[in-house]
Amino acid sequence: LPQTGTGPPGTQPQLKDCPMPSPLLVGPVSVRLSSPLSLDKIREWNPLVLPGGRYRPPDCEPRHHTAIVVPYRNRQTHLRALLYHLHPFLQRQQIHYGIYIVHQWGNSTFNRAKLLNVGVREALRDEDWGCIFLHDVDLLPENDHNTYTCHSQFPTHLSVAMDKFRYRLPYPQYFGGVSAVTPDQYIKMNGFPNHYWGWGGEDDDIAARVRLSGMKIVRPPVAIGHYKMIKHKGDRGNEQNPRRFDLLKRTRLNWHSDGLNSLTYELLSKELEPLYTNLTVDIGDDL
Ligand code: BGN
Repeated sequence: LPQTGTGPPGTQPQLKDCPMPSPLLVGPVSVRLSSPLSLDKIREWNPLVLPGGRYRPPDCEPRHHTAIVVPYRNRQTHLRALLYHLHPFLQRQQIHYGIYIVHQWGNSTFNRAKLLNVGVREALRDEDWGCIFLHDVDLLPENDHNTYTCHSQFPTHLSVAMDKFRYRLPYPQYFGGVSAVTPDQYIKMNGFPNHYWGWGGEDDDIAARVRLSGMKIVRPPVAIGHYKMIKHKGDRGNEQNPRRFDLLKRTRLNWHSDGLNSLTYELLSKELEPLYTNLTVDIGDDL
């Protein structure tokens, strides 16, 4: 570690706060998805990433401590593309971060929001993260001015301009893709719903919780919040949820009783992989 101050012997060298904005930012980056990358190669290119996918800038004191939580099942190539892009992207922002992959064990229908609840709870057991990102595995940020940090008061929606939606918000309340909350904001909205099995609606429920708990959504400018979505077909095990319309009608009645305060699951394993922390979890099924 380069020493920028001289503390008493045996103590950590005092680092200066990281400059704001980070001098390492490059702005727009071209995101190519063609070549398949091995985890070993990605690891070689990110030598400062610690086991579990943790990183701290080596020569300044980071101002932000961000956990990235990614709901996951059976998307190996997407995961590799995400890690390949996200590690250097976050390092250029000079933040302290950790990447958590929350892997839904078994064959029950996928439940993104519940996996996010698990990821938030488990990440906060590890460290006092100041900001938690809720990140789809198939979305790659295209501009590093889109900082992976939180707003002090309000939840943030980051993926405001996805290529799939012709680089615009699909509708004003859209909160899917990539968003972020502080632990306080998360508690205030009682986390996320646990009963959305399959595709769709859970992000709209989360957006409704933001409003119902007296907050609003903040966003970066459209010119900066650009994301590329890795193209794929609908997944087996994540069919459209026919109940999402009914569930969404009841968010206002249910958000107090369903969420962080009613979350149950069994953590089957937690592995510190070289580029991420792998949480394998049994979240039950739709009964
Ligand atoms: C919406 C989905 C979202 C999804 C976006 C973008 C629903 C609920 C219908 C009342 N919402 O239509 O979950 O993120 O499209 O694809 O299906």
